[in-house]
Amino acid sequence: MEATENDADSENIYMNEEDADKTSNQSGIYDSIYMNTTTESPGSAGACERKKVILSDMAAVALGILCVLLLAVIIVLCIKHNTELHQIQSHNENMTTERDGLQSRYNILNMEKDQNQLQSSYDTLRSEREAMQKKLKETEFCPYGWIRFLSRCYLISTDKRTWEESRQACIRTGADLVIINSREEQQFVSEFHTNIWIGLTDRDWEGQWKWVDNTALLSGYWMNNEPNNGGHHLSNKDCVELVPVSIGVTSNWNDVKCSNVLYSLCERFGTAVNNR
Ligand SMILES: [Ca+2]
Ligand SMILES: [Ca+2]
Ligand SMILES: [Ca+2]
Repeated sequence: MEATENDADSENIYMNEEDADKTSNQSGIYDSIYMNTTTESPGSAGACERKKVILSDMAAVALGILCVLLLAVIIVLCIKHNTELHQIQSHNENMTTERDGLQSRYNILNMEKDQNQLQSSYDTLRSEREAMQKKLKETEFCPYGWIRFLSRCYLISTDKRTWEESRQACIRTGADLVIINSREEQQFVSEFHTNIWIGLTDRDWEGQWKWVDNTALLSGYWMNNEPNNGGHHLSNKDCVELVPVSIGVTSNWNDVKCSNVLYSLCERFGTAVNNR
């Protein structure tokens, strides 16, 4: 019994020792915890260090986020800038094209304007020239003894000559045998009431009537059945006389021999100088 009690006591002691060990170990843990709790208490150096690390990490994260945001903003701005730049370039190209079109149109309008001005100037100059020519003709003079008609001067010969002699006499005065250019002139020439040579001949080529200035006859005032070159007695009648017939002044030309002798009518321009 005593042994059993001793064993029980031993066991209790042992158990107390184990408990004491456990208590001792727990006490060590608690001490450690206490130590830890006492070492990480606010205001301690470790806690400050850890707070600094945490704050540093947070700052790094915030800075990283800020950098990412900044980069995103930069990218967005770059894209927007490029888009706007492209739009500006496109707009600029459109403006350039439009400007070139307007410049071209402006040049065409200027050319048309210049052309219209030139045409207007030309018309004005032509009108002035015609007015001056008319005024000049009005102030032209015929030599003494000559007759003025429609700005031309005429002289009836005082002698009868052959056609060629008559022509040479006219040329010596600065004139030539009369060339009938109009009905008015035909009317005027017909008023001399005598047969006269006019400056028309076909002596170079039979049937081809030419004036003394070498122009071809377009229409004439021939008598009936004239010109006949001599009719049944073909005799090279190559020069033209104007016959003052009463049947009318529109049919009084006749071809006769150039060797006939007749009066003649010379015609010349007026002069700006009065030779009277
Ligand atoms: Ca004439
Ligand atoms: Ca003839
Ligand atoms: Ca005849």
